Amino acid sequence: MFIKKEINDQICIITIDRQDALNAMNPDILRELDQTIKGCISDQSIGVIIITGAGEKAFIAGADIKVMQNLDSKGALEFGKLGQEVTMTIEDSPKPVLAAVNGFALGGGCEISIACHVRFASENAMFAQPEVKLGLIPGWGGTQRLPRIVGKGNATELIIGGHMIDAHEALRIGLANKVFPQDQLLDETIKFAKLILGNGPDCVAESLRCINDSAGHSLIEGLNLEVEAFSELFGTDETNEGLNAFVEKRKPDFRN
Ligand code: DAK
Repeated sequence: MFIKKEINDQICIITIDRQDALNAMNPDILRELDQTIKGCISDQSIGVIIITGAGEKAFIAGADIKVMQNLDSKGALEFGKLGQEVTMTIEDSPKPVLAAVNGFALGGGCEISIACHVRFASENAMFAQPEVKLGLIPGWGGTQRLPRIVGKGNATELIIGGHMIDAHEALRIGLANKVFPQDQLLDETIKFAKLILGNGPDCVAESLRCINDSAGHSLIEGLNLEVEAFSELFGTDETNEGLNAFVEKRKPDFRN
């Protein structure tokens, strides 16, 4: 078991704990992570998911290089697809998945972080797509998701340079949403999770869906999706509660 799961106040903190390899991901850990996230998605008692790494050094130092050393092309395809399945599970989650990046987020670790909906980083976090230094290219979505988050120019620089950037550079290019001292990272991520929990869960899920969909659609198609999602919420308990609470000058109660 390399994945720890802790649920408090509707927030599930998933910790990847393989500290002797800086939380590098092998196929077993990928499967475990996928199952854990799917379990959180179907668990009604959970509203927000946080992914972090154990220890103070690494979020995830990448795919396990020692595993990849023994892969042939067929094995690499399976390993690549497994990592892509996990990142799709994260990105498609109707419940927000927040990355608390507490150290190295390299290669597959950076790719898992960019599949998350929001990234908060500690001051000592380091990000990179160093695959080209290993004779590889990113295989878990880096060439596709990174340009969508930081723009084509910044993504290209990171992917063909393979160099690390620190948390403040990550913040500057929009890879990290916020940066905190290491000892405040988890508390600040939980604080944001609590902020989300005060909002309508269906509205949050629909917002995530529309934002995710925006990448594959023209502006007009995306606007059509948005207006459909917007209108379908009308008449639901959640939307009634949100609108009524404002008019009645009270705080909405979306979750009971
Ligand atoms: N895999 C396996 N072990 C790792 C690892 C990794 N990614 N990163 C670190 N470790 C292990 C080290 O081997 C060492 O183990 P022992 O030697 O003690 O047994 C232990 O963690 C501590 O690491 P260091 O001794 O190296 O610690 P340092 O503080 O000196 O250096 C470091 C920290 C993060 C700078 C260094 O460990 C490092 O450079 N690690 C490699 C980082 C990296 O290159 N990550 C990207 C991996 S490539 C694809 C599928 C997937 C991918 C691509 C394609 N397809 C199938 C298409 C994804 C690729 C990647 O993620």
